[in-house]
Amino acid sequence: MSYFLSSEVENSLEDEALFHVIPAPLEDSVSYGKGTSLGPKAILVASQQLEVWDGESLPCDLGIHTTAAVKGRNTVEFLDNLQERVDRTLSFKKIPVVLGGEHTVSLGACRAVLERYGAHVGLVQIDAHADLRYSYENNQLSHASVIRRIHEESFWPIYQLGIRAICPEEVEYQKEQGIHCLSGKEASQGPVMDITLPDEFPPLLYLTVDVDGLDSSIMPATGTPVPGGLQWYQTLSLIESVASQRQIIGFDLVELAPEKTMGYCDYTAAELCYRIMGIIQRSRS
Ligand SMILES: [Mn+2]
Repeated sequence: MSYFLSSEVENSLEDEALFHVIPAPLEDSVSYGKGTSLGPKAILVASQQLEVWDGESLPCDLGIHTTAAVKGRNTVEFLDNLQERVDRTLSFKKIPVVLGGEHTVSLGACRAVLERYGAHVGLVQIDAHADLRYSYENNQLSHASVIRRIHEESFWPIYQLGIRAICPEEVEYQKEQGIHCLSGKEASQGPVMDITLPDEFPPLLYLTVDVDGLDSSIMPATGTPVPGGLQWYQTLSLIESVASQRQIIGFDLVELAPEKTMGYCDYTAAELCYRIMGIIQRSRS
């Protein structure tokens, strides 16, 4: 199995590496384009092309450990196994980097974070979709309901960034629950490069990045691409701004659906993943 950045660095030991890359190739509820189960592998392969210097620092110096891919015969079992895997990472005081797979995987990761850190966590979500539906196609574990499930279980404050495909039920839920949102349109006017997290946000942050939050011109290889999304440097800058205000204790990158003719998307996802590691590294120094 190839591991993250294996072209350049050793697969660090689990108790030494700050970053634990956890492939989570779940694909059960996807509603439009298929192929996200192949996302984690494509990111690992593309990571071989990365420069170790991310332009500002050497994230790999903190150690990267890639685990075996999570498995499960169905979504429930998969989420349980992922939760256990993420909990193991947190038990070493290390940072889980979960590679999806459909967005539903965030629920497994967040359950582990919730169990360990309780209410001391806020959630920042980059996404084209709010993912706040009670259920979608009769499935409460749909990727279109994942943030709703996380919110119902954790009551963490949430800040959504880049949202531009949303239904009235979700707008209502946002209002009712005080969920913060920077829409794709709002983000593009300016453009907005940083946000201030509200005071109610606890000291710790979990970051979930649905790659469709990026504009579909730079990230078309995803199940449901939507125009009007975040640009590359804007995405990095927004993440940098939240990382400077709270401590990121874990993140995921989900919904890449690799396309043979769009290898650059695999690379974009791998680079985004490594750049986030760099942002975390610099925010801690
Ligand atoms: Mn999503």
